[in-house]
Amino acid sequence: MKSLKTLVIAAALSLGAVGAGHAQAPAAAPAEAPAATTAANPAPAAADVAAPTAAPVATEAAVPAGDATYVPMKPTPGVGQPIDAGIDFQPQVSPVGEQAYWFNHVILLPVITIITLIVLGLMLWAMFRFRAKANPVPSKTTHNTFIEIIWTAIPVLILAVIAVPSIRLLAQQYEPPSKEALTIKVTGYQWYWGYAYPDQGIGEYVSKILTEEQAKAAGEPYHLAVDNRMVVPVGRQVKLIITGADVIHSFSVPAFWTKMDAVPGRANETTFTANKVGVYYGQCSELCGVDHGYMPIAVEVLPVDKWEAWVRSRGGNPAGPVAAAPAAAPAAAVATPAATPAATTTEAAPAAAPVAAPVAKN
Ligand SMILES: [Cu+2]
Repeated sequence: MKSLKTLVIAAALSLGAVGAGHAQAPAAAPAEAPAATTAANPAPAAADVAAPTAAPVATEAAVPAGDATYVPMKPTPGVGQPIDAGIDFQPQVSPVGEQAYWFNHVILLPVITIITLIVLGLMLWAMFRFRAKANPVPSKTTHNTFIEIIWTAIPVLILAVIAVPSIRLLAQQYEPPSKEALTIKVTGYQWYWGYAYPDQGIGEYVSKILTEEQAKAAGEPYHLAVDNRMVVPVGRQVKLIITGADVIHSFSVPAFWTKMDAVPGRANETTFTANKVGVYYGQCSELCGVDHGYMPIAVEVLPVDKWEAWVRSRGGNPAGPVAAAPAAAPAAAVATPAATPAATTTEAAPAAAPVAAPVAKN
């Protein structure tokens, strides 16, 4: 029994070590986070005010004729949102989510069920077979080497079999994003979310819950519907840089198998790739104050051309870093030799992008 306990602890520690190893990548970022956070703090108010006036002008100017203009998509019932009396995970639309779903349903649930039934059967058999009435003279057996080897070896084998897909899934969730990933900065506020697309030159806009009447009118579920969604292209990896402005929040979208804490002073990173067009909802998943339950998340996954139309409707440049790179590069080059903190360089890039974008267009 002791050896089994040791084994379980060892397995837990090794899993923890793998997790910690992978977690180190995002941990490198905190140095720049405080600067970014403080800089972003006053932004929402400014962005809030600026967006309504700036956006319509940009839309008319930027959307080419014949191109689809952005109209918020209607959600599909039962997809990307909870269902009444549901006990299963939401249908997964990301590769990591699909693998996690498979791992749970094909490996974990059957193993749990079989072990539970075997243990229950053994207990019932022992209770009946060795009851006092049928055994007036109790057995004095204390050890059985063969049985002890068996009940140590079998759990070891089960854990070893589970560890393979488990560690593979864990590693996959923390894989660094590819260079082509779309970067979105996510900031948790009391009590709403802020989204910015630095490479596309889209400054932070805020995303707030709709009232019950507004949600009904929009044909969306109340408590999940928001005024401004996060919009991403289908099939492209999305890199989220997540931080908190005031207290700890947690950005979570169950259909993508995505959850990451938004911690003030830290820039946490996570990725997802949505491989199905649609609207997917999530919620803040860290108790963050009185309106914690009223800061939902809505992510709209669009075909690439429609996503590009959305970016233009926000006054951004869908090509993003490709067009902005030449203009931004000198600023970065100047900052690097000076060996100033990383924050200078990162701050310079988003600032340069909006400036570069209109130039590239005209
Ligand atoms: Cu929150």
